[in-house]
Amino acid sequence: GELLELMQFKKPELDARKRRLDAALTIGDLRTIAKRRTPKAAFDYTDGAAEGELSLDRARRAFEDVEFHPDILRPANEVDTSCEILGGPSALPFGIAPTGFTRLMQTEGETAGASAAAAAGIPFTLSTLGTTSIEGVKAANPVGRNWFQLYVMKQREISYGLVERAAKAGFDTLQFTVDTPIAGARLRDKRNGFSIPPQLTVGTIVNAIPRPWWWYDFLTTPKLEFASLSTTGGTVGELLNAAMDPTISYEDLDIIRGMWPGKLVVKGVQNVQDAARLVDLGVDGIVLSNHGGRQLDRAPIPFRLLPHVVREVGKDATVMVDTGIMNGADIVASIALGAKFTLIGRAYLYGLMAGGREGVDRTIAILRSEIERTMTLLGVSSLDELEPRHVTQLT
Ligand code: FMN
Repeated sequence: GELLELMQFKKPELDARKRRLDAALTIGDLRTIAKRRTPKAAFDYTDGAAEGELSLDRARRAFEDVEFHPDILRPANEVDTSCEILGGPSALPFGIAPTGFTRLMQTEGETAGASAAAAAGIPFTLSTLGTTSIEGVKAANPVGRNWFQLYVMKQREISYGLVERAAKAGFDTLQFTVDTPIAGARLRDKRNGFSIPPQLTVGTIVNAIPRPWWWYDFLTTPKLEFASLSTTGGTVGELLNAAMDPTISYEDLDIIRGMWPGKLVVKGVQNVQDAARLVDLGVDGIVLSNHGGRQLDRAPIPFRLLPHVVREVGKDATVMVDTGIMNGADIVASIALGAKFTLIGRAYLYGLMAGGREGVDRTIAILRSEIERTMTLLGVSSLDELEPRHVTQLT
């Protein structure tokens, strides 16, 4: 009864959500809605990057500087956006990247991401710093593909326990993230006094007034906490630094390899030499990533690094890329330059903040139509017809 009452109370809001989302034509539109609806500290935590945010700006610019070279008069009636990735199918050449604190952005959190991924037929990645349990994600995406992102933490037993649980829950791929020996300097968080749990200050209260639905959800759904860690509160930097181990090494990779039955991917590779070494060591894939510009600022731009890494190891391992993907065209350009797959972080989170599960559906739909349109205009009808000659960079 009470639930029904709540639902009726929320219905006008849910109808408005649908109209709002339908009107969003780009990921940028979803970002605008997200910003309007999410408390400043949570939005900035998501939207922001490290230091001067140069890594992120440069990554975006590199995608904007793509020039496409279409072939003419090549009939492409139906485009096929599906691919084979790490031993399984994906309906689209991207999956959802691991993100921590996800229920902070919008309380549906990983459940929205995993169920939207299931509906779209793409893989979902759960972070070690996730706010939904491994089993909770499995329940939201019981048939589709789930991947687990591993941080090897100071307390190794916690990390090892997660690896075992993810294997048991049928997650098929492990992404071992290696670009976070310590937390990057997320200056927006410092300036906002952002901490977990959120602190009530005059500023947060004033900021809350035009965002009632976020607060309503926050106060009426289960408490926000890490699903896989037991930590005390603090700033995100403090939480990360308490958990992360700056001494992780190739030895850890070896141990993880021995524990994990599925595909093993290293996320956060930033040069050709490391890529080659990892492939020699037998990893199945690498993600070229600078963590969405949230760690080392002025880091190499993954998209620019891509052709060099593909030339070196592309035949022996699966090369994937992320950071700065905001348009299906960014994904098409990455595939043309030899990436087998891409990951989206913020594009997913903007959708989530803009409208929960339906917002993530909208993110995927926007990217899907951009991918299909770009491919059709390029004169290709499947992903493996995309070639390096389709892309140059303005400089
Ligand atoms: N990467 C991880 O490996 N583990 C994490 O817990 C994690 N948390 C993130 C939280 C947020 C809010 C964001 C935006 C990114 C996070 N990342 C994490 C990085 C993403 O997996 C991905 O590499 C990055 O978001 C890609 O860039 P994009 O946001 O421009 O798409």
